[in-house]
Amino acid sequence: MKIVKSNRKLFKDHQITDESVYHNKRTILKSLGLLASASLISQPANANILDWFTDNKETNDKPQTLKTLKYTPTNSDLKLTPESKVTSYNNFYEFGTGKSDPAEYAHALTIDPWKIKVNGLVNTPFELGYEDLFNQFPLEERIYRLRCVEAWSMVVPWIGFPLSALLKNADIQSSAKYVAFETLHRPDEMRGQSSRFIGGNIPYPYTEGLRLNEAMHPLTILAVGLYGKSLPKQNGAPVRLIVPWKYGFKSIKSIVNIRLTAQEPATTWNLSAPQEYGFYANVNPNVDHPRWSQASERIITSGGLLDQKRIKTQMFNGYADEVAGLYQGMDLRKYY
Ligand SMILES: Nc1nc2c(c(=O)[nH]1)N[C@H]1C(S)=C(S)[C@@H](COP(=O)(O)O)O[C@H]1N2
Ligand SMILES: [Mo]
Repeated sequence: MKIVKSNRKLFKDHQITDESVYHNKRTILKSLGLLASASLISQPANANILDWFTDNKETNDKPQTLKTLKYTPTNSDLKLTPESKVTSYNNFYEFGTGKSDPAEYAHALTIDPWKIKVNGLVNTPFELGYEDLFNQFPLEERIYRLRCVEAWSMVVPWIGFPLSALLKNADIQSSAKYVAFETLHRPDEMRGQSSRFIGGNIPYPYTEGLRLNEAMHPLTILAVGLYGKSLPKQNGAPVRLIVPWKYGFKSIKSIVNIRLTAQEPATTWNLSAPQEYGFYANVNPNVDHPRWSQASERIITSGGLLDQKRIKTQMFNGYADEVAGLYQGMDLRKYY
């Protein structure tokens, strides 16, 4: 990774509220072709497209206490997405399919106590509790692009530790070839898990997977925080995966189980719509989603409509130098 002087202090979330823009935004959206935009699910369930351009109403009625984390900062030339956007424009179907649903409903989730198990094809299975997540591994800041398969993106200063550091503690058996991840299943706290209308009719618990060499790659982290504090619940507290060269749906939230397997594990979006979402899900501007182009993305920045920009999507989300070697000789159209 290139290390350059940090500019993160320069960017403040200046929230523009221009009434005339607000009232005319439907017309403007139409002219930008944004009203028929991408969504993971094909039902027209996301009525919140206009929320993209409004600044955040504080929706989380019981504000959570976030702990300040001790971590090694990094420098990056990427312009950060304002914290207020990172924590209010989310995908977390366990709390609803709308972008503002996670911030509104995730307060119901109990994150402490927490238990995350590491098991499967390992010689030393183990469990971590809530506090272990913050003090068993040196925490680092990683400023990464996050590219959703729906063709929007952010830049987030995550805090976490390499997944490889955790997996090494388990003493992986040589027959292990994949890592399977599972999100908490707790329908009484996660409203989308008890109603298929709220939860987008995808199978729960949410599961994801990586090939072992992807899981061990130094860019792959378990995140326990962002913007200097522990993760807000809507972002996947207390611990979630971050795989920056893959579409966002691979970066599974609120993990309770990590299992080493010999076979490629089943993954939620692949089970839901196999022709649209593959196991690999590497960001690739040359392979379109069946319902929309992946050649460009809407980068979520501060402010309102006039700040919304489209940029070209980069191969492996800009991490090709680091990860292209993992896929040498593979047909990335077939293994999408
Ligand atoms: N358990 C779970 N993890 C999930 C999701 C989800 O619905 N449930 N959504 C995914 C998608 S589609 C994206 S783009 C990212 C969004 O992460 P963020 O809300 O922190 O930006 O989380 C991913 N992890
Ligand atoms: Mo996503």
